Amino acid sequence: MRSAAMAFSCPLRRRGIVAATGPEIDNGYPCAPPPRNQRRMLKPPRLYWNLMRTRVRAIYAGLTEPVDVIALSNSTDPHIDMSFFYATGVPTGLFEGCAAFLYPSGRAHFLTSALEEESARKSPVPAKVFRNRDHRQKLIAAGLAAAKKVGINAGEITHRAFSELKKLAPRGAKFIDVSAAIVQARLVKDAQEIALLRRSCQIASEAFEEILPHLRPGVREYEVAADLVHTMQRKGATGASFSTIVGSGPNSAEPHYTAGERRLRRGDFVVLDFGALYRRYCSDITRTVVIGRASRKQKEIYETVARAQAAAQERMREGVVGKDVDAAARDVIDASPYKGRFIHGLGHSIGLAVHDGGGLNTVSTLTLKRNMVFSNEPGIYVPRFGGVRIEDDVLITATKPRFLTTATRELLEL
Ligand SMILES: [Mn+2]
Repeated sequence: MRSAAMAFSCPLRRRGIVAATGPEIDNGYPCAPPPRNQRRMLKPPRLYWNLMRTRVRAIYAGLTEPVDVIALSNSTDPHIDMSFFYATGVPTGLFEGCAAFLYPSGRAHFLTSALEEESARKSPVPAKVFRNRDHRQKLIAAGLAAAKKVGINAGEITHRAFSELKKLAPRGAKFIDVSAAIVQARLVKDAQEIALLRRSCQIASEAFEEILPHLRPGVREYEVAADLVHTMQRKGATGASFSTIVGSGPNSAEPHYTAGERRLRRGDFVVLDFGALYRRYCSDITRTVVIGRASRKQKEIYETVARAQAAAQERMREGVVGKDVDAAARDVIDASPYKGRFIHGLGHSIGLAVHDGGGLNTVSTLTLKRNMVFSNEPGIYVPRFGGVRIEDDVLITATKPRFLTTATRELLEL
């Protein structure tokens, strides 16, 4: 819980710009650990088991060709399939070399090493602990037993892990890429996912507001980045959801800059693009501020991006196609003196991964559905001068789209 003194110390809050945040919520996985005697098959409560079953069924519902089992196999970090966590709900742990098996009934189980046995207990899905390499391979073979068709997540599995599955599957088994169905299922978030995303977005939004007093001439970009990540972790984030971008002055004109040694100077645009990782769920927010007073040109650029974002926001509704959302923002920018300076897509789906599958861009044929979450992030980049990006994470609902990121979108002159 943030203390009253801390809340009051935020200049935006004092000026009444920022809405007070609600009480701390715990959206964790409140299932009690199973009794000690259930060490081989760990079975947590039914409610979350049902939630996981719904996710597995959602994947199967999107298949174009039926399969007998879907095998998700992790390699070594960072080659971990986030869908493993989508299907198991296990909130902590790395799970290198672990595998999950999902069946058409919605039933699932997964394999874990002894390293993550305690984390595995927190999953509503039953886990089997492998003791060594041979035992692990035996359990993988058992998971694939009798399967004639095995689904794999081709976009995430390594070639080595795939070769291993082929070796351990029944003779003659056919392998089918089910990645499209997995992406499709993951695009639509359930209540648990939305709660975690909301918290992740709240942490990032609050962190931005809290570090504002530290944005002063002379401070280096990487110091600002460290400050943001530190602040997010103090609020409960596991870490940053991606490498923090702090681009000042001319560096703000490069959309995928990271953070360098440059010191902030009076008159700079500073683009801060960052996000929190909260119980595996990502947020992604960008704010652009001016150090000192904004020039007329800076105000014009900022105001154009803000209008573009608002126009896209208005179109983020159920049934609208991705490219039409992108066009709403692009049309605003292309009708301004900054035509052609919006050099990337408008946004992307966000969830267990920062780029979670779907995109909103000039060629996107994705139809927006209720409970999808996308970033809305138009920008204008003027080489050698600087750039502005405003990015928020947005929940598609049955009615109006909702901002999950809440930090002020006004142009701040610091
Ligand atoms: Mn983004």
